[in-house]
Amino acid sequence: MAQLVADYVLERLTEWGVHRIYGYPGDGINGFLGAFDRANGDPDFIQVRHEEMSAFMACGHAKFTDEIGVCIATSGPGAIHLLNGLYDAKLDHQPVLAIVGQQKRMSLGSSYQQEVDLQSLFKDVSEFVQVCMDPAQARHLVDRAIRVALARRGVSTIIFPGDVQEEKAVPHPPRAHGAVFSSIGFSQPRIVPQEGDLDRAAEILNRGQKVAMLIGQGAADAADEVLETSELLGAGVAKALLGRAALPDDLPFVTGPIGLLGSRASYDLMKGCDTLLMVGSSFPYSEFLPEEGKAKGVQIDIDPTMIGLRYPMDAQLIGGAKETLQALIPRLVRKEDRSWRNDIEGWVEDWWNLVEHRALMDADPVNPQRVVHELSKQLPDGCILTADSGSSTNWWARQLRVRKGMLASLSGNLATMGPGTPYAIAAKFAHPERPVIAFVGDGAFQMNGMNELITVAKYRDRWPDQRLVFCIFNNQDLNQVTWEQRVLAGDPKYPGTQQIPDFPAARYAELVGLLGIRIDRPDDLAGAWSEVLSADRPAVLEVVVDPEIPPLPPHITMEQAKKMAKAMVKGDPERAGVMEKSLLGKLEEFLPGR
Ligand SMILES: Cc1ncc(C[n+]2csc(CCOP(=O)(O)OP(=O)(O)O)c2C)c(N)n1
Ligand SMILES: [Mg+2]
Repeated sequence: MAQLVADYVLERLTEWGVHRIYGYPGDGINGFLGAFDRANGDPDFIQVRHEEMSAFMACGHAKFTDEIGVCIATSGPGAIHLLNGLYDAKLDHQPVLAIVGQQKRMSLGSSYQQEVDLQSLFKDVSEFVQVCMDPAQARHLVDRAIRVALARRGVSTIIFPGDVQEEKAVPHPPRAHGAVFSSIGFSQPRIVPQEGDLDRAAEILNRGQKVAMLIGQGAADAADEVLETSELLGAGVAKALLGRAALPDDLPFVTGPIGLLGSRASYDLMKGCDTLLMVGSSFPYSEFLPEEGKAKGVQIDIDPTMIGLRYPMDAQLIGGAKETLQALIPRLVRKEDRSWRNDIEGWVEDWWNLVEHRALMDADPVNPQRVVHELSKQLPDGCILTADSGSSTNWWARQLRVRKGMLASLSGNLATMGPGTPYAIAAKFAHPERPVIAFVGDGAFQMNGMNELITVAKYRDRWPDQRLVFCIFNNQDLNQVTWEQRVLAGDPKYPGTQQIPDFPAARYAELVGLLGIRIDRPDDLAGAWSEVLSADRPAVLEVVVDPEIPPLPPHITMEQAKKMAKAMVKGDPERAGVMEKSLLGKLEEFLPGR
């Protein structure tokens, strides 16, 4: 039986199914640290290098399991460090619980050391935030926080003043006015739209002759239904990045990623369709959807607040992707004219040829697309793939052929730097028997990823399968932004902001006891991938890649090309290479004097 409030909270969390908590100590959570000791590994405290990483790991845990992710940090600075990772969870709709310490009740309001108004600070990021001021509150705060996070797919925060943590536990509040008696348990409801809405949606879809589907993470458990729907409708299926594992890439009508990081096939699919069926996605870039008025719209989303937000929808189906498609399918009439579907399959085939062609183009020293292309050929069954935010996210999106049974995620909506490494670590903890591969830019690695390799070294003995690979793209550049400067702002690369140090990531990996391999010749890539994927320890594969390969959007607008040309004219230090490799001569049309 739990002695103190902190013991009780941990015990209650295990009753909710929480067995692992990512965190970092501080005297603001002293009570919890003692309780972790007494809890004897259940829940398990996983010690990270930085609180932000613990929040990313909690988010990663939620993304790669059906469970809530939990992180813990001390008062003041520790709590503040959590925030970016919590926003990542909020924006990608992941259930995460943050437990944070606070100064003793008697010092609150005295501008005490490390006293921060945590309730205000966590208000915006949290669906639920409360301070536990009384031991009898602990039970319902834990129950409520978890239930709200699961129900609203977001962040809950409980703030525990240090002295409350060490008070005597009150598992059963007194039978008195004001007391509440909460309980454990959550089951996801089955949400299906009204019959009339389904009929209207089916009518629109049946009338359409060229149907495009766009799926997101909401479709992750509905692969069979998405397949059947697309088959009936003769539709092509594009995938928002968070939904990239929802359907395998080896299906001939899956056009792959969409948007700035997308494929030409998805672009053509959206441009040519007369009907759009969106399932479980809040993909933000509307310019990659059909032009307003050109296509009828049907959307399925479980969150009524996220519907009809990106494209005008003629039928709005509020419901779970699986159940709603199941209800829709009997209403759909198979399209006998398959010419649209044949067009799509042609685009998809062209796209994969282009992807291969781009990967095999010469570069100095290594074409980053080739790095991913070679991995794609060797992807182990059941692997989990993570990406950070940077130019390599483009290659992760485009070059990988994700197969059935794999999982993949990245920071889809916050698009923050930093989560690639901690997501992978959380994936390994959650699925120690599965291979995990992370893509991380050298900027993100230097920002925070490298510190968590120390965490990997600390815990790796626990994993029966040691396949955990961090692929670091060493381009000595904050390359994604360098290209955004060129294409969106028309400014040349400014080395003062963009150039970053040549950090020896592979040597660093060796230093912390992992395997480190550095590659600077494209022909060594295939061998290097097979080596790191069969190594007896987690590995860093550092590849020296060419920053002059453009992460080109699938379609370049005239305006973007002009901006890019302007950046070159203004004296971009990499002008010669960029011109040669990037637009394959396309840009020259826009340069003055030609
Ligand atoms: C926390 C955070 N800071 C800054 C950015 C802006 N940003 C997006 S991508 C990027 C460059 C990342 O560089 P690197 O990790 O080296 O990857 P590369 O683009 O060079 O492949 C930056 C600075 C961001 N998304 N998140
Ligand atoms: Mg870089």
